[in-house]
Amino acid sequence: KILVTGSLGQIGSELAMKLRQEYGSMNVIASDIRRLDNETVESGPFIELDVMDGSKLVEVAKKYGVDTIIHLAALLSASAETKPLQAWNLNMGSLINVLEAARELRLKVFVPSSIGAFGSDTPKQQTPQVTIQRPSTMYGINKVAGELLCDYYFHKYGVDTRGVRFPGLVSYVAPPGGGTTDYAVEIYFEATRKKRYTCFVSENTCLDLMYMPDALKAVVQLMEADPGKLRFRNSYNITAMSATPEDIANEIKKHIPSFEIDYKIDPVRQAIADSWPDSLDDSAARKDWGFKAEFGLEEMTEDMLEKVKKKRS
Ligand code: VAH
Repeated sequence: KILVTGSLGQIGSELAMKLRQEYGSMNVIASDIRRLDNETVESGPFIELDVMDGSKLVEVAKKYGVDTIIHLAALLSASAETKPLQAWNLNMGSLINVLEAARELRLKVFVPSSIGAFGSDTPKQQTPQVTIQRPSTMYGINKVAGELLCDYYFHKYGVDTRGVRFPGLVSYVAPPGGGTTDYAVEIYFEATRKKRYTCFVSENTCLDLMYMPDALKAVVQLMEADPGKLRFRNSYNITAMSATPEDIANEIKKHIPSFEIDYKIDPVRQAIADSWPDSLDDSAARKDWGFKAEFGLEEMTEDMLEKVKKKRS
């Protein structure tokens, strides 16, 4: 039985559904701080769960016979910069609760990290799996501390912790909330709706991006991997493409020739994006558990525009 926290968020909305397809609806308990009337809630067990309540988390895990927690509840990078103390409390408080529950009940845990776990003095091109990590954002600090906690619980208590450093994720089901990479999602919706988009980071801001289907597949693949093959318990670099807003706009123009992009820089999110790598080296994930992205910028753009159009009709 799998418990998903933050299952109404950008990743959670789709991952809970994917896991239900893989393992059966009744074997995936979706949870979030509040209930929404959507497919995730209606297609299988859903509980309202505040991950800041550690004893409630243990009680739920026992009650449902949970053996795996996918921990997605978090404040993302831009939100975390506007309320850093709240971000620390939620991101770290919830993670320690999940790891403590996993220690006590011998659970397997997936904890996402991010390209946000790197800072300005990390090599930006082909960022290594093991390299300097001195992020300058509260979100990045949470991610590095989270990575180290997962490593600690594995080595000290034998908790089966696994994670990936997600690039900016692009999806059409649920929008990201308060992310720096939200432009890479908004641009497809605006292109379809208004044939124009005002981007909040500069045209040459190059970041790792990934289409949600590849991200979902990576989680399932990593969680099913032979634990003996996993050299890293903190988190694996994974990526699908390195792209700038200009790259995305040029790809969209192949489908919507009249599409126009202009720029109105948000200094907070520009500074965050500038501190992150341009392209990750994901050779460790490829070697240890066979990760391989299917969607590049061309394939993602074609699919996103088609799905967003369908969603709007
Ligand atoms: C964010 N979408 O923007 C998240 C993610 C790599 C970006 O961590 O904060």
